[in-house]
Amino acid sequence: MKQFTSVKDVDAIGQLVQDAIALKNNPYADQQLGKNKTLGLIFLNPSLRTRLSTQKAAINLGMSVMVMNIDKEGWALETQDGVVMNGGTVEHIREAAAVMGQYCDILGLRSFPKLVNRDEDYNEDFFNKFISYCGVPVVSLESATRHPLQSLADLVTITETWKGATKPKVVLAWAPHIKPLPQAVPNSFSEWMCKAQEEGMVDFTIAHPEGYELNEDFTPGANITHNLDEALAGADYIYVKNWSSYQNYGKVLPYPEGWMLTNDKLKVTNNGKVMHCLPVRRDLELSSEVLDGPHSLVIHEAGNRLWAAQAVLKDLLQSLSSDK
Ligand code: AN0
Ligand code: CP
Repeated sequence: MKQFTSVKDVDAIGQLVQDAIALKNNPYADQQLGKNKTLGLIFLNPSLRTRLSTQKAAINLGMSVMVMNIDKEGWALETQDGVVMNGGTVEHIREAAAVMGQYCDILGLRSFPKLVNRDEDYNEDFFNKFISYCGVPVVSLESATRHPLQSLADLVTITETWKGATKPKVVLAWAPHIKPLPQAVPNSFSEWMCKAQEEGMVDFTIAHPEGYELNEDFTPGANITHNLDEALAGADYIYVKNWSSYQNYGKVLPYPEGWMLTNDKLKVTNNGKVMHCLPVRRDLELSSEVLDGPHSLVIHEAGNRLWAAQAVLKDLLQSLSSDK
């Protein structure tokens, strides 16, 4: 792999999942691979899991890590070309990214969408500029439209916990929230599950209220419904997540009652396991009884972020050494 920004960067998702599971059983075997290599993690937004799991993954591989909350600790960045920088921005992304590339062998970047201008967010302008100017492999730590390290950890979690004879029914279920959240997590989860469905690994359904349709580029082959109970019937995995509207971009639209998952709602599932990328707002997005009960996989899932990140970094390090 030359970079990791979406499922499209991965040759074989099944193999990457197996690599992650193998690392879990043998975490420290590749310490020479990362020796004298530096990972830079650049955040424009908050993070708990992504920053810690990716740091730990790099340490397991023998790498050194630098973390920068560039929105708070760096100079105010200009991203537009052709502007006279006589306003609030101090440094252009052209220089900033190029300089970070001088210090790091691999860079990770988190940059959420602004949720104001849909085209601007979906063009991934900031991410693409960062990639083209930094000159080293980039790992997405969540961009405006995708969160692939999360999706890989999710597929690892489903693969290693599934004991059924046939493929599992996986449901992405929209949940309520008070704030407009990005579509990055559901887009990415859907993109990975659609690919896994193509490869015969899962059956994939998306359930959301009207008005919350995702961009179709991320949902090829998904079964889509506005009826949560219908989607939950026979479900093996329920992936709970809020997102704001794509059509009415970045808006929180009115929705009918009954979209927060409870133990009662889970009765029609196939003893379904509940997943969430976290952070989760208890009893708004997901009920405490589900989070604290036997159906929940959320902590196991967050634990797998480490092995997903380690599998990706290992692959990128191997590509770096084979380029030499
Ligand atoms: C972010 C989101 O929904 O994209 C990050 C999730 C990993 N969540 C919030 O902003 C609460
Ligand atoms: N799931 C996830 O990416 O969590 P953080 O935002 O805490 O990194």
